[in-house]
Amino acid sequence: MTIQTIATTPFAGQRPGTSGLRKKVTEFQQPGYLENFVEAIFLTLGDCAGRTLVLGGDGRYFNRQAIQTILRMAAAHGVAKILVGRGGILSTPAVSCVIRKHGAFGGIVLSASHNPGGPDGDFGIKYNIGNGGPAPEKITEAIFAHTKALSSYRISDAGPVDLDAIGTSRIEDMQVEVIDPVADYAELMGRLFDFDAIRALFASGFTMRFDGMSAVSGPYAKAIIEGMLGAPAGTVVNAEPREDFGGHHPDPNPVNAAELIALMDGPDAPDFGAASDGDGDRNMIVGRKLAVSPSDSLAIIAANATVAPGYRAGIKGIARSMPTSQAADRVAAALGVSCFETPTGWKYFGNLLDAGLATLCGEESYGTGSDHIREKDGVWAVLFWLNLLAASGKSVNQIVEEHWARFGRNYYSRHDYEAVDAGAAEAMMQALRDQLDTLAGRQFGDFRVQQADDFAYTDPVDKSVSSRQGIRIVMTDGSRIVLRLSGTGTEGATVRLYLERYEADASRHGLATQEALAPLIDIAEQVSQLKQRTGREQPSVVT
Ligand code: G16
Repeated sequence: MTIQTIATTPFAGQRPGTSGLRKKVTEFQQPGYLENFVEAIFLTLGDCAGRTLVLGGDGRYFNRQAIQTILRMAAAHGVAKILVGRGGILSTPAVSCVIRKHGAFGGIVLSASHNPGGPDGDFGIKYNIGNGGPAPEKITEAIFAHTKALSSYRISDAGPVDLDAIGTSRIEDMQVEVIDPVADYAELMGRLFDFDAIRALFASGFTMRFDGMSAVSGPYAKAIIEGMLGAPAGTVVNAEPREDFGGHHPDPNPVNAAELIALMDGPDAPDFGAASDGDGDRNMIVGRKLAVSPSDSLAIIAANATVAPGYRAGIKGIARSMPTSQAADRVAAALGVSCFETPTGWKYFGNLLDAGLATLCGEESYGTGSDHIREKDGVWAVLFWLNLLAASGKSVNQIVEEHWARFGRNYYSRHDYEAVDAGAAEAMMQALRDQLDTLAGRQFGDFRVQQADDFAYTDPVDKSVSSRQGIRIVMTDGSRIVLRLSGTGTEGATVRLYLERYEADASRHGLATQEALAPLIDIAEQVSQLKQRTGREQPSVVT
């Protein structure tokens, strides 16, 4: 075994986006492409002597190869020990859990989350820091700066490590420990939730379907929900992670988890439905004929946090991304705790959680989590709901309707226009920015604009400023239109239009969401000319 120095030249476009570097598999397969990015990570980390790292991914195509390459590069950079999930598998929340539990210096997560997998699909890589969370912008920008100036990378010429057997081996002076991907995570869940109550719920005949979408959460859900909580075999479906996710688009929303929605809408619906995404950090909660909006799920979890043993003492605060609905703000106000509004990206929650300012975080993009780790966590959210259903004896629908009756309903939807021309999307955003000063005070039908801006965030802990985080048009009644470009797409640009309307009157809580939002959809089109500028008549996805 020797350490080689291989000459390389920089690749353009290796700037990490909302959640790491995500590109087509074919781009990652170019010789040196992955190596360059990994070299940039190690150059950013500096001296790795004595340090432990965690490594794992969602099992998608190219995962195993990438892991072997990263192991050999970690060894070449003097890493002392690396913990890698068996089969190269670790869900994103499990990486966060393992980093924290084992006091690792950081970790590398291989995933493009909910983006499709397979040879023609997407791949991704991101670095997480010692708190278990995604690296903050100052680190991702340092990585990017290194990618632009590389002339070589270092790698051991060692042979491949057996990823399928639990145990320890060595590359150069580095110890490689292949670990059970589920054990640490399952143990943590057992401390947060009332497993006895959930076991009793299943024993009483309660029925559920968890759709793993042939992605990474399957093994976690199977071990915990069927194994530890006693749900009948077959409760977790599509439980085997596959390299191409079995052709599924592993994004847990009503469009991509259509099979689950059809079941929950039909005569044989179980009591509870749930799904998770490619890397296990997202979740969708479904009742009979009711897909709970992620923003509502966050608010409901916050309002009921104390039912779970891990949160008995109450919550310190709530944080949500700016485009997420303001349903959680109302709960925070009722509980007398702070509610923080951050830019899109889980990395913005890290400082708030570390500083003890927030206990619960959530995003409209089907992400919910807490201070138990520093990533959003799909299985955690599902277990919270199971705990709530067990403790309350109520159905999902009852819980949601009672929540709206108490706090009012924030009708909410996101319209995505995917893979549109990047130049046209940028031009639309610029045209919106140019109008911002003229919007306040304008009347559109029943709505009057109170405030219009391009969201900027000052982190309350480290005072770092993130600007140009999305156009907000806020109406006097609290309704909102938000437009921003996605930072996770891999083709052209994805325009996201977020719509929110508040309704206090319980007799008006039964409207269809798109119907309730129709006037705001019209205003958004009037102001942005989205359809004309993108050449699209309809959004590609509505959640
Ligand atoms: C990532 C981020 C989330 C973000 C989502 C969508 O999720 O971790 O914070 O809300 O992308 O981001 P965008 O709107 O920029 O596409 P995931 O599950 O893809 O890692």
